[in-house]
Amino acid sequence: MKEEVRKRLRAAGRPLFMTGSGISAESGVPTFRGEDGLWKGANPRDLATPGAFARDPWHVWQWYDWRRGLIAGVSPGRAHLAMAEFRGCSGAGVPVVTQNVDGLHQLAGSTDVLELHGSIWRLRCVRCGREAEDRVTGLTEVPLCACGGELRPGVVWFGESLPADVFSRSLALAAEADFVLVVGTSGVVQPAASLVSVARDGNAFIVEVNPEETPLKGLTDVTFHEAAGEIVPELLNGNAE
Ligand code: BV8
Ligand code: ZN
Repeated sequence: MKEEVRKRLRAAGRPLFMTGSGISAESGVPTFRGEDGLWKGANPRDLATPGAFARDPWHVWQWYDWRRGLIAGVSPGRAHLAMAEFRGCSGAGVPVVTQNVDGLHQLAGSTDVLELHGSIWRLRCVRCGREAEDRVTGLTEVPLCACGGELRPGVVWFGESLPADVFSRSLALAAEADFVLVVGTSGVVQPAASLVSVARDGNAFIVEVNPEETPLKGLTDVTFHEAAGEIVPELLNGNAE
């Protein structure tokens, strides 16, 4: 089956990669819903909603500062690197639609990354809206904008809309794709997960990589219940048995 998938991917005219936190697990970044997941013991409503930030910005910042510190110390995994290096039959790189905010696809060399849920490395002022890249970790208080407003992580929280330009381009790519590789997402967060159904409706050949079974099962042509770092290089680099 791996050889069949490799052949289809190499022949695909409009391939697309979609990823979730599972692709960064190998790098040491915790997933959200796994055994040692970020949500274990924490309530997303207390950490990843505008209400949580309004109620207690420092509590939210302590969690994001801890995540930023952790992510700053890790490297892209073999799956990130294989995706960045892969060239489709047109010779171009493949766009990556990711739910991840860790920036590891870009660090691996992918140049067309659509961050559906924003970036943990961007901060936005809640007062004037000014947004900037920021890599400072080890915060001791809520960071402030030059205008005096509080700075928040530039990510999409529950109840917030996804960046319209990023989401509409992701929709178009999913609708046009003839091959989609979905790696490391539990497929429960919307509207990101709905992009797989859009690809399905567009008759894409859909391959999922996830050690666990997910709600995407009914939408995929092939599922490899393996770790991303193992199988994605095999499928993309060609040393599949
Ligand atoms: C919105 C913040 C409304 C950034 C996150 C229907 C339609 C629209 C909305 C909804 C809807 N139903 C419900 C909603 C509301 C909500 C939602 O989806 N709730 C779910 C939980 C039911 N959606 C929203 O609120 C979205 N906004 O719709 O706004 C609106 C509409 C119009 C106008 C105004 C408002 C916003 C969603 C974004 C929320 N932000 N995070 C951050 O801090 O990171 S979501 C959070 O989950 C993460 O960001 C992550 O991106 C996302 C998805 O998680 P996954 O990446 O899939 O990770 P997970 O841990 O779940 O799974 C990891 C998988 O990897 C596992 O399956 C595991 O088996 C696998 N794995 C592990 N190891 C490996 C591996 N795979 C491969 N290899 C390995 N080695
Ligand atoms: Zn400001």
